Amino acid sequence: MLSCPSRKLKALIETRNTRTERVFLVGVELQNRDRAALRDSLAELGELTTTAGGEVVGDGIQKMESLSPATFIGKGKAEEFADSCRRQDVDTVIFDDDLSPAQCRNLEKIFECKILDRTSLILDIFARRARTREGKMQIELAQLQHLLPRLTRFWGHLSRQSGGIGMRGGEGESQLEADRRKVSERIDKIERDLDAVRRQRATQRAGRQRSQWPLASIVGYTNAGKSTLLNALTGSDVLAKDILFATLDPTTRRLKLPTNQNVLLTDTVGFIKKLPHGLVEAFKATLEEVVRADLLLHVVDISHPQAEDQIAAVDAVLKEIGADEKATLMVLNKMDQLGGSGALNRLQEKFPHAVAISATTGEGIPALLSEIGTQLRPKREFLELRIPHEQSAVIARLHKVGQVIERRYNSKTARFKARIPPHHHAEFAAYIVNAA
Ligand SMILES: Nc1nc2c(ncn2[C@@H]2O[C@H](COP(=O)(O)OP(=O)(O)OP(=O)(O)O)[C@@H](O)[C@H]2O)c(=O)[nH]1
Ligand SMILES: [Mg+2]
Repeated sequence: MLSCPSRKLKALIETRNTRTERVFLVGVELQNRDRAALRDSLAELGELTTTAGGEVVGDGIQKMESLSPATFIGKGKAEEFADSCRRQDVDTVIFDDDLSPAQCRNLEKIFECKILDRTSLILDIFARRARTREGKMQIELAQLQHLLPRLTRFWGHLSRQSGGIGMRGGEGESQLEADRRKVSERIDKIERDLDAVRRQRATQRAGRQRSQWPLASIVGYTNAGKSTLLNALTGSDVLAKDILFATLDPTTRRLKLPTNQNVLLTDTVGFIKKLPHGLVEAFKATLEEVVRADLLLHVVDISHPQAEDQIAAVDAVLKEIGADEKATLMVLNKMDQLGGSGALNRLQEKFPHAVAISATTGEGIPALLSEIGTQLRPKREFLELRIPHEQSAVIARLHKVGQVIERRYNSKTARFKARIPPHHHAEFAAYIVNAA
């Protein structure tokens, strides 16, 4: 019975086995895709596999005009790869692109081993990394949603994995329907629980006076050095490691700029190419910090050959969560590792305000701090407001959320000069005379 689907799902790649899973990677070269990009994508898939605890023993590429609806790659090619997998004692074959449930099933028959796609692999890694209750629920939801349409194939290999043929009395249609219902009941339950957690958080947030300090969020491709930067700037010790998706849950620390201005800085989950849509959806709550931020620090690993592609991938996710219009400061990291490549010049030309740094050596950090200060300051400049005396509630509110530095009264109105945090500007829009 599928009493605890998540436990089984989280073990898509078995590290508890007596040996590390041996993995074969498959990519396709379509007409509009060049070979170098495909190689890079496969290299990244290999890193993801290692992160999930597997060992890549080989890979194969097929050049194709169009994909096969039945087997994704051509049937003949699949048989050829399957042969080589058998010779190399491969446990799992991972495709660089998403497979349909039917393709998975058919490929499993040909390869006679576990077939995964990029999305399942990323979900598996996220499942291992999630720490908070909300994070775990979000991942399980995304996993189950990905699983539901593929249940037949999962069911097939899950039963094999647990050596369970005969334990559940076959894999007939009725069994399958029962499992499908269980998964969908579980999805409903997690959705309800998540909803409750989020409502609770919203209530807490409303009750808490929002901090007067501006928010800055660190975003960027996975492994770009986001956590290392947070640690360097705030002296904290968030896990920073040379693995993909080291960070899942957001961490917020206070950063005091040399000008004595305080900023709240949040480090969050890294992005990656082809990030499963369901995962972005599931993580929208976690990524709220990004959406609410006054400033984004987009950290780029400029020593990476694919730096520019990675920037584009991050921008695409920002767009998906509705944060693409935010004020963004480009932070070109790992300059200590740069071997005289032209990437730095090119990016600095493209982003004139970009700051080049090394989060590990500290080079460029003073310039970064000063740029953060500059970027946040305009939003905190003084405003002039004119408020009729009888609007005493508005006047009281102004004193509560803003910093009033000058007041003048005449017969009809009161005039104020005040500093108001940007997220409160809208409230006072009707009374603002000008930005001083
Ligand atoms: N040489 C060099 N390495 C760096 C620099 N900044 C970070 N790193 C290394 O890059 C690796 C990844 O750093 P993290 O800070 O974990 O990266 P991240 O962006 O938080 O990654 P995820 O949380 O996995 O998305 C670590 O091994 C860091 O030591 C840098 O300026 N120079
Ligand atoms: Mg991190």
